[in-house]
Amino acid sequence: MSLAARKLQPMADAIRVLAMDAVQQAGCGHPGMPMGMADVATVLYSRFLKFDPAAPRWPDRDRFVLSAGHGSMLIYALLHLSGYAAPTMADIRNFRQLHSPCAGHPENTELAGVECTTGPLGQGLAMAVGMALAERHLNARFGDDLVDHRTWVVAGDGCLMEGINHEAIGLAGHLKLGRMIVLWDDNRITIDGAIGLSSSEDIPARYRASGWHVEACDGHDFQDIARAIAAAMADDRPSLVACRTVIGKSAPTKQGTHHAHGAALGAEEIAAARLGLGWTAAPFELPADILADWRSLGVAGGEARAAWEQRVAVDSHGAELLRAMAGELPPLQGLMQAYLDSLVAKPPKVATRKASEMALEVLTAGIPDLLGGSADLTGSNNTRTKATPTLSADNYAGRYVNYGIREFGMAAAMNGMALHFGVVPYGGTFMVFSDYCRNAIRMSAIQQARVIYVLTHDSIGLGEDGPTHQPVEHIMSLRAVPNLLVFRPADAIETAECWMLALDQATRPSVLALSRQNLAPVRFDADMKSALGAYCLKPAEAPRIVVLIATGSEVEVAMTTAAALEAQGIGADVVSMPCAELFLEQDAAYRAAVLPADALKVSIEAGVTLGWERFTGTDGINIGIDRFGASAPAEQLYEYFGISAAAIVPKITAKLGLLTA
Ligand SMILES: Cc1ncc(C[n+]2csc(CCOP(=O)(O)OP(=O)(O)O)c2C)c(N)n1
Ligand SMILES: [Mg+2]
Repeated sequence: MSLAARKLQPMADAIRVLAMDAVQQAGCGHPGMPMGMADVATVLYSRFLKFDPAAPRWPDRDRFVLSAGHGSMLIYALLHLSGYAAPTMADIRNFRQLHSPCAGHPENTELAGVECTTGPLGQGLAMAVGMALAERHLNARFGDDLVDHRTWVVAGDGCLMEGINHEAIGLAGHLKLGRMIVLWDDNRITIDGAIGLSSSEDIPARYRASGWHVEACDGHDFQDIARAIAAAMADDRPSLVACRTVIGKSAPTKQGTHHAHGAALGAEEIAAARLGLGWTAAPFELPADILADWRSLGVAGGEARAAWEQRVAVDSHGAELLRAMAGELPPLQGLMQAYLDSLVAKPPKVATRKASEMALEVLTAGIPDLLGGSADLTGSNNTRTKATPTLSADNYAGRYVNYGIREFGMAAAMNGMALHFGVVPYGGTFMVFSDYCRNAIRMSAIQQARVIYVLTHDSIGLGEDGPTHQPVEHIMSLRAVPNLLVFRPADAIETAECWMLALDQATRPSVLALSRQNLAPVRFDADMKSALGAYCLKPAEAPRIVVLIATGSEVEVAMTTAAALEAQGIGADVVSMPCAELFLEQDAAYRAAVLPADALKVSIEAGVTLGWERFTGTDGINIGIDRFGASAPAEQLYEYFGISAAAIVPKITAKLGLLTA
């Protein structure tokens, strides 16, 4: 130990007392987990973790993920004690209050020392898989001198019980991510009570079967914890360290029971705990000698960082690593211009999933940071390019991850990769299976992570696979997620533009909703009109009475509908809306010009109509599908569900008759 073992106990107790007091002050929170894992965390920070409180986001730091996010006071205490600028003691006093960075669950956007937002159990560990993968990939690209760190996870029974755990450890074991170490708070308690109420699983056996190395230790014996962690580090497989702990340790009557999990312990219990620990300091005051011991830990990390900075300065790839880690991409316009010009010269009739692949060929060739993948639908998602060879345990330099049939695991891993920085992940699956990874998509948005979801087969247009595979509610429901851009391009040019816009978003994720079926070109310029979110694609010829608003594959339908209306002397604009969110960010004058108040506004999208009133008003018409799809060839389905000029024109003329009557 770098610090005498006798010093570790009071250091760990400082975590316990801070956790008890902060939860008591807030009147709510979770004291049990921080109190139970205080000893393990103290060993990790004092002996093994590479960190520098003076530079929380130093690129070659170890990543520490508190997957059991309810135990947030553990990380707040660790950051404060070890000398990070934030949280301050005032922040900790304000635990769980408005504007305190010490939110109920740790949030990466609140504290530089928090690598990722956790709380939805299981996802922290799954994100850590992505971090560990990004580390190995960048190590292969830049070498040991520049990239050489570990990924540590503190996880509870819940994190291991969630279904996503199976996907995450399967992937980590397969890819032999040996620099990932999970410290399992093996306290045999969850909210409802003893673990035996709900589980009789042999977790170490499950991990071993997934290619992991497993250690066990007494989570309250400093020497034993250090031994187990050292053994984990020495093994070249990812490691699970089962730390047998007592939840709420040191709370005299509540420790070891679920009563310590998620409520303030109460003044009496806390007083008795203080007595037992021999802790005389007042709440939120730390004995100077204990604080000094904690603060001494960052010194080694500071030295490691300084040495790393010197290596970066002299390494011929140092500047490139710093660029990638800063999330700065090469200029996209220059990269894409020749390709865009070729599309304008000869607009292809292709599915937008194919157009996405065509754009990706150029983007992946020019942007080494792009790291692709698919949840076993590579040939359908068209996510793989010539520049992206397979990433495997034998070739971490590869740029394409075969995630397997693990949509949730893939999405969470991509969050971890994006938050690691140095790579920009994109991954594909069918749009309908966005539900399988939906909470991770939400977590991309909460965490402001640049993750790009390539969701193909985006409507009934996929045809014969039928209602289980035909998304209906998905696109609109994804539009409901804050800070997520949902792109649904109409042709190859819009697809290229949407890819560029998605990559341009440093602090938000994007969904690309892409068609299975071929789409006729509708755009014949490359003026980046998609950046407006929606724009007039075809102005009315006769005096404008109608504005047709469509997305993706239905823009073509809107064009034929407009032609049929014009043939009857009814002037109709066609508005393509590849990204509703970007349109809503335009100024009011522009929005009013595109969707004028005096026109009959008609939305056309092969999905639920819910939400389209926002653009059409209550007097508009919403063409869509408010039921599940059906199994048949795509063209027949479009006719059957009335998404065709023949079905739409009579609705419009009837409505116009009503309005003028
Ligand atoms: C996905 C998800 N489901 C449910 C919860 C609510 N929840 C928070 S902690 C917890 C119990 C977790 O048990 P364990 O991981 O053993 O934590 P401990 O009680 O040991 O601290 C539950 C169900 C959650 N945060 N995330
Ligand atoms: Mg537990």
